[in-house]
Amino acid sequence: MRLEKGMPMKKDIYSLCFMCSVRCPIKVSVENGQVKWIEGNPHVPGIEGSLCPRGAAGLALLNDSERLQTPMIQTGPRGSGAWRKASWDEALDLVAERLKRVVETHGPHSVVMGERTNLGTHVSKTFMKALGSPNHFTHDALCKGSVNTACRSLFGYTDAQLGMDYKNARQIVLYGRNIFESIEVKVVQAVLDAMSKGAKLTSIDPRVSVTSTKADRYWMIRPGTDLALNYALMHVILKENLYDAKFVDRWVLGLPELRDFVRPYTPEWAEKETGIPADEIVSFAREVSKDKPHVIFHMGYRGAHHVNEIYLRRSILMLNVLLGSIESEGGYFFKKGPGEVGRKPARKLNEQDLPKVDVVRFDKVGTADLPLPDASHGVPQMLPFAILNEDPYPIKALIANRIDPLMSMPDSNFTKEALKKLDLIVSIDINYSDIAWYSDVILPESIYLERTDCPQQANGLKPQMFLRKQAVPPRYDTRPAGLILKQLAERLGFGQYFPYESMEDLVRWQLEGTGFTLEDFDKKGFVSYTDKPLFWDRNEGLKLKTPSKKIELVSSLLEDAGYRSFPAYEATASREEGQFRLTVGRCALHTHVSTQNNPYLRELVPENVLWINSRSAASLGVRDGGYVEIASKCGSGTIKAYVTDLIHPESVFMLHGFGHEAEWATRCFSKGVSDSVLQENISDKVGGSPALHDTFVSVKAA
Ligand SMILES: Nc1nc2c(c(=O)[nH]1)N[C@H]1C(S)=C(S)[C@@H](COP(=O)(O)OP(=O)(O)OC[C@H]3O[C@@H](n4cnc5c(=O)[nH]c(N)nc54)[C@H](O)[C@@H]3O)O[C@H]1N2
Ligand SMILES: Nc1nc2c(c(=O)[nH]1)N[C@H]1C(S)=C(S)[C@@H](COP(=O)(O)OP(=O)(O)OC[C@H]3O[C@@H](n4cnc5c(=O)[nH]c(N)nc54)[C@H](O)[C@@H]3O)O[C@H]1N2
Ligand code: SF4
Ligand SMILES: [Mo]
Repeated sequence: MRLEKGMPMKKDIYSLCFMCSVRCPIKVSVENGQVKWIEGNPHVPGIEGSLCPRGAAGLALLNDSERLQTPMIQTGPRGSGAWRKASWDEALDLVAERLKRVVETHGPHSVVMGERTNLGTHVSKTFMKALGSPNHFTHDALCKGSVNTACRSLFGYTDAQLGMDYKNARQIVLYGRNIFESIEVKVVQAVLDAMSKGAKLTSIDPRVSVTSTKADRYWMIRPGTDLALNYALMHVILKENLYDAKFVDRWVLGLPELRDFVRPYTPEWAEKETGIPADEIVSFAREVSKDKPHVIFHMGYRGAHHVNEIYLRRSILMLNVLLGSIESEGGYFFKKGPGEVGRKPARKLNEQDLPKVDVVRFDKVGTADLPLPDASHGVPQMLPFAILNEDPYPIKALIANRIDPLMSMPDSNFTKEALKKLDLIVSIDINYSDIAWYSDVILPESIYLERTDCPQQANGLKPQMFLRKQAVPPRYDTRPAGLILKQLAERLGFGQYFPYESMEDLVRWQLEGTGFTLEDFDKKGFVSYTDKPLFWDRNEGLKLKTPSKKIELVSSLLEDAGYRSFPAYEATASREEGQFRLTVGRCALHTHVSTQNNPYLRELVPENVLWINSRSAASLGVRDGGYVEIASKCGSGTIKAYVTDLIHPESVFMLHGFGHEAEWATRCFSKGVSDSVLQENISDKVGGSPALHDTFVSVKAA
């Protein structure tokens, strides 16, 4: 898009934010080809103008002189910063030629592409399939793989196919889910709405988060013991018959087995494990049960903590099932798609007739090693093992598209060791991220305000479709990823699967058959398939996708793969004397590893600090604001201490996303410590998530 004569000087464009991947609807005010203002889309209920601080900092990203501006080719050793600018033709030709060489020598499966799931994921999947490689992975397992598997084990649906009706809930129970800092604008608004109507909020967290400070009930749980709490809650609910008998009788398989299983897990037993008083567990179970089925035990978002994570996530969902809060107002619901009203969703490129790829994945998802994680996302943290062990085969090239395996996967030193063995690393990014810095070629993407993306199929109680629409021309020599991949595909000889010349063309192609046109989005930024919320009939109409068509507490998915539905409680690994469990999370002012160099946001939160309990700090001689050395089995760093009573003595906490190594991101370079350097690469092999909170660290004054 160019600013041409006759174009209006002032206009509002409806689009989608991408300062994080929540994709809040926005209105962008443009004057003379410049973005003047960004706010939440006023037409969208639950948004109505609001934006989070990171969304507001989109302007600073647009104008950032340190973001990627042109394709770059590395001329020295990886990570040396010896970059040379290149034209698009030169960079794309080089990548294509080197990919061809890798494919000819090692086969197409030796190429891996990873990305944060995004609106163009179907384009990337098409690219990999056409290349002949099964090796596309997304961030999903890093974020919530075990939640995904837990949902499939109970309902046959993924977590992404379930929603929560916060607004009408009477009880909202959060296991570390830090709603008011780890933000989705609509969810924040809906929870505040519910609270203003009297809903009770419970926050269970070893650390007093902002969400904890706003809760009606806060429990400083001993880290890693939430499963014990849940078994005790189920014990009380079943012993006192507080559950929704009608719902459970109709829809649930395995209640007698669950009842037998939780019998020994008394509140008194749980008190010893969790530190939460037994009488409070009992009174809480009674209180929430009174509000059934308008109750949400939140299944967790970044649910990647422990090696037995799947059982925690299942236990949370099972509490909802017992209280009947499934397909209920103020509880969970199954998201409805256009098919529900006889309509069609937007087409995807990978629905074309593509060559079949019959090779085991690099992460071995779908084999006896990792039978249950979702193969449409894969398990990224297996990548370094696959590369170093050449198991199941040699991997030779990585395309990192909007994901940073160095900072977003545990054990960066190990990952780096593995990446050394690759013949080619290509990054499609907007920043000098650590992975871009460590690549051979960087292909810079235009930022969200500068590009149109594929439509977002927003399923829910009311299925809708949203569009991210280009607001201004690219400020630098950058392109949308959908075009970058098409142009690479053409050079590799499979351009026929990319039947478009521009992103707008692609959107038009996708919209064929939906009954909507590109222009339909101009008015409000979205289109709706229906006006009324669609609930299924809770008595007869749940369309469950498990083999039994019931909610499977005794899960065929798990049992058929050789896992137990209710394994006996085992305490998560415990710390040695003088060690702490490392816990991590987000703050309201940064997105994962992406925004630390943003001129506005870095000013507000320039580095991360280490939360440590006052008593532990005193015994170690650590003072507030002083520097400490933190070390685990795999890495170490120096970080400022934040000495406080607001964290459980067994754990320390730091923000994720700091400790960047890319020198050209000067504002965040070397600020704070990266949690990924410290965390061990261990996983919940059943669910698929890395166990990010099963690393123990030592801390001493620096
Ligand atoms: N150690 C550790 N690892 C974690 C987590 C943790 O807490 N600790 N959290 C996990 C969670 S919950 C998640 S969701 C993942 C997230 O993992 P990632 O997806 O890797 O993290 P992000 O910061 O969202 O973005 C990654 C990259 O996308 C780039 N980027 C941003 N916008 C664009 C764009 O428009 N186009 C392109 N091409 N690139 C863009 C950023 O510059 C950055 O390099 O990390 C997981 N991994
Ligand atoms: N501002 C902002 N908002 C975001 C994002 C972002 O990067 N920035 N990312 C988005 C994404 S992709 C995700 S996945 C979500 C993540 O949102 P959340 O799931 O809310 O995740 P975190 O911010 O990682 O918060 C983790 C919390 O768990 C607590 N915790 C640690 N150990 C335990 C334990 O053993 N038990 C319990 N009960 N709690 C524990 C920590 O103290 C911390 O407060 O946020 C989304 N929203
Ligand atoms: S939560 Fe904030 S950063 Fe994320 S999409 Fe919404 S407004 Fe943008
Ligand atoms: Mo996430």
